[in-house]
Amino acid sequence: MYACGITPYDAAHLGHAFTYLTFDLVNRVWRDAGHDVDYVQNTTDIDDPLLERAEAIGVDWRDLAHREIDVFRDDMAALRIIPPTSYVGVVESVDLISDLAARIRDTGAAYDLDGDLYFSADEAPEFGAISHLSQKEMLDLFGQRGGDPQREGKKNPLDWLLWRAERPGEPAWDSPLGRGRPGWHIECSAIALDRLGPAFDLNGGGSDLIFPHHEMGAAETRCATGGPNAHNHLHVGMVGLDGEKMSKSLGNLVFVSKLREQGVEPAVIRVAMLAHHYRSPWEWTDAELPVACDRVKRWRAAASLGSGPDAAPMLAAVRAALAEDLDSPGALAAVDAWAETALTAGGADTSAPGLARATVDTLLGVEL
Ligand code: 5CA
Ligand code: ZN
Repeated sequence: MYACGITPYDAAHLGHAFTYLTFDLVNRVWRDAGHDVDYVQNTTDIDDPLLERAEAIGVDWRDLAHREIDVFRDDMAALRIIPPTSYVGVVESVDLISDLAARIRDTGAAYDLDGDLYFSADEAPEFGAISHLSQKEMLDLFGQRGGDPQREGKKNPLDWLLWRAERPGEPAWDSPLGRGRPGWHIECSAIALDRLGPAFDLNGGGSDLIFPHHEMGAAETRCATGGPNAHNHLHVGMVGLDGEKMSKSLGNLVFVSKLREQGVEPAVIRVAMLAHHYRSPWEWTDAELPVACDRVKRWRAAASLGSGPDAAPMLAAVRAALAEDLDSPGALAAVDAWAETALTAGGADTSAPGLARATVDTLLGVEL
């Protein structure tokens, strides 16, 4: 599977963490089912927002990226998110990205505009099959999410940049397309194709990436290979704060690293997020942490008893809940029920606390 990774210009917030927690659940469920999971995640270590932030705070863009990548990976490890098989940066992948862009150009689906290379949306036969949006919705979102519908000279306002020719003062690399740097969508198409091949199992990220990122990325791979990039897409609901999507550009953020500095145990943050189904957008509030903290305490109290009620039905219920479209709230409810019985009625099974601990640790990533 492939998950769209961070643009490392600011620390990981709870929205990012929720997205990677969701992919972590998929990873755990697949591993539990006996699969070897090959999981690739990119890092957008060169892009406009990173350059703009680096310029604004007066640091080199590479130093900013390295610093934020370190904070992100440390947060992910603390949250017990199993790392991808490979993290792949854009800077280290410029050659394979420009090769894919050249391959697309050679099919005739892309055209030159003042030295920049654009994918022609009219050349993408299945365009719209992922997002199912109207033309108007596509245009609005394209403008809001890094696209340039207003640029003069394009054949279709939805045409998107594959390769951006060098601009004065901007980083650039040599390529078969001339000196420049990659557009956004092509980085994920190229990295996924290189590491996972065509038609891998699952592609995704947050739901803000459905359009344009995943629609345009799928069109690129289809153009180059004749088939889909992935058989399935998974999109995670947006985590919000104060009525808005939590986003680096809006600045309404709760950082995982800040919560950790304040002494919040990462397991508690994880359980707070697991209480929300991945598909639904939700709002972070101050009530999340105390509820999660109580829950973890009850589970730990139950698991520390010398014996308890048989935990096998709880394991089965957790597996069943996760198999049902990753119903993490249902999985938590199954652990709650076992812990409740253990704490109120007790039980004679001396192996039950061990099995309960293993279940919660392995499938939900929470150490009791
Ligand atoms: N580098 C690109 C993807 S190629 C990017 O979107 N980076 S990001 O740093 O903006 O976001 C990283 C991941 O977190 C993406 O999968 C994005 O969809 C997801 N994400 C961003 N904000 C939220 C949010 N508020 N709630 C849930 N997921 C989010
Ligand atoms: Zn991506």
